[in-house]
Amino acid sequence: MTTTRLELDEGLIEALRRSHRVVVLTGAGVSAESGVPTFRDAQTGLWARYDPEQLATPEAFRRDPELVWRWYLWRRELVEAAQPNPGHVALAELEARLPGLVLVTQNVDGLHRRAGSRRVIELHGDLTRNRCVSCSRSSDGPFDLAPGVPRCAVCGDLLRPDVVWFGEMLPAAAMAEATAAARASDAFLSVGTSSLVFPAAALPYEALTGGATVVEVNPQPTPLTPRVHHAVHGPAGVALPALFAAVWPAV
Ligand code: BJW
Ligand code: ZN
Repeated sequence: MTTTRLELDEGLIEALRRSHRVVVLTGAGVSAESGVPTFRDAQTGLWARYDPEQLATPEAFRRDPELVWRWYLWRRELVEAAQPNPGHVALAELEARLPGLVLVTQNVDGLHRRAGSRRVIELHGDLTRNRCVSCSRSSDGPFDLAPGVPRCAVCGDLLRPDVVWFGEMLPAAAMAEATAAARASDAFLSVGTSSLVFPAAALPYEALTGGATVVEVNPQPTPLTPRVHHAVHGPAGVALPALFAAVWPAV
């Protein structure tokens, strides 16, 4: 494994230059430089006394839907006020230069699409959408909790955020597409994720099994780090523009 502190290693650049089927998996760290707290840092301010792993569950929603909604509405406000950062922009610009790029995200903040990425596989849903707990009809848009937890216009049951909570299945088609792309990839980049949450955390191992060059971009080590071919220790908003400019310069 090579470790790079933003002087990009020639072996890494060469391996990526030879790659056409490139998969990038992103996590909350890619939005950190936009001011969106990472999932495991999201207990800031008013929410410091709650554990996100206790709020992002169907059990928490059944127990106290209003509490869970308050947490999500607070996060919606943060995300709506945030802007895509140079990491999101570098990925969006790469889409035009690298037709074989597959962008897979665990993020629910929509910042890849707002940066201009058109093909994004979203594994954990979208924080800005609502979905009925019974009939699954989805709806957009803000609401006020003052009259109580919002209800479905069709069947009258509770609306919930349209995200994937612990213990729930990921959208099957999205997961199948991401798994097939990881298996078939020449290069797989794991960016800004703690690599703790499955099944998304299994994707780089699929890529390793398929013979891909696996690269991690993260300021901190993760359980994946010992298995990758190249670890770039730095923030995504600096590392991705530098890496892509070195490997796939704009013509
Ligand atoms: C930077 C940076 C900068 C900072 N630049 N980087 C197999 C083994 C063990 C457990 C399981 C297993 N299979 C299933 C499970 C159970 C569970 C699981 O994985 N639990 C683990 C905690 C062990 N998985 C599930 O329940 C999944 N469902 C499932 O598998 O269904 C089948 C099944 C059910 C029941 C039993 C068995 C099977 C569902 C997982 C859904 C996850 N949903 C969430 C919430 C989404 C909605 C919301 O946001 O509220 O998704 S959890 C949360 O974690 C969120 C994230 O997408 C996800 C990943 O987090 P991420 O993105 O990695 O963020 P962080 O905060 O963890 O890390 C940030 C990283 O950025 C850090 O490394 C920083 O260093 C770095 N960083 N600044 C680059 N500038
Ligand atoms: Zn309904």
